[in-house]
Order: sequence, then C-alpha cells, then structure tokens
Amino acid sequence: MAVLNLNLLLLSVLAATNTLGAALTSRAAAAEPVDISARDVTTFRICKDIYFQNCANWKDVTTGVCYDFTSSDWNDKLSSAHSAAGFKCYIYKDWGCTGGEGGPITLNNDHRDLRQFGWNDITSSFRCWRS
Ligand SMILES: [Ca+2]
Repeated sequence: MAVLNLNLLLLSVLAATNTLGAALTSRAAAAEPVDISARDVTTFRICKDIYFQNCANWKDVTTGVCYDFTSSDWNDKLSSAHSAAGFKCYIYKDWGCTGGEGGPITLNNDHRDLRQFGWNDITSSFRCWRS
C-alpha cells in the first residue's frame, strides 16, 4: 500500500512537472518580441482651431503607442483633427490615454469641429491604429 501511494505521488509530481513545463513554454512564447511588422507608422493631423485651421502634422506616430500633448502649446488646445487614410485615432482627455476616449477619428469622418462632441480644447493625448 505504501508503494502504491509512492507511485501515485510520483505520478502527481510528474503531472505537476508537465503542467509547469507547459506553463513555462507558454510564458516563453508570450515573452518573445512583439511582431514589429504588425506596427505601422502614420501621421495625425492636429489643429488648434475648428475646420482644420492652425494645424500641424504629428509625424512618425507608431500605431498602438500613446502620445501626450505635453507642451502648453497643444495641451487642451485641439479643436479639429483627422488621421491618414487607412488609420483611425482616438483622443483622450488626460495624459497617458486616460480620462475618457473620443473617436475613432479617421480621414473621412467629421471631426472638423470638436465642439460638436463636447471635446473642444480638452484633448491631452491620442493613440492611433490601422483601420
Ligand atoms: Ca486635457
């Protein structure tokens, strides 16, 4: 009886080892570098005034990355915006893409006057994705 119990214990240990091995394999796979090719670079057209006036192009925007309007020049100044063809961008009230999300802003949908959405002069960060 004691031998049988020992065998059961060994089986349990082996099963646990296999489970751990599988977990380690999964973790190793998850830790592999993110597929950089899945990321894209785009431009976000940002404007201090409605109807796309007083604008600048935020270039080299990497999809999935949050960008803050840290300068007093742009923080809480956005009044209209559009993204490039094939991309969509979301705007946020606070830095770090927090505090409420607006969008998606694409090339063709209407974000020429953010007052329409109650979003005039409050945007502090944005993030873009491929559409
Ligand atoms: Ca803000």
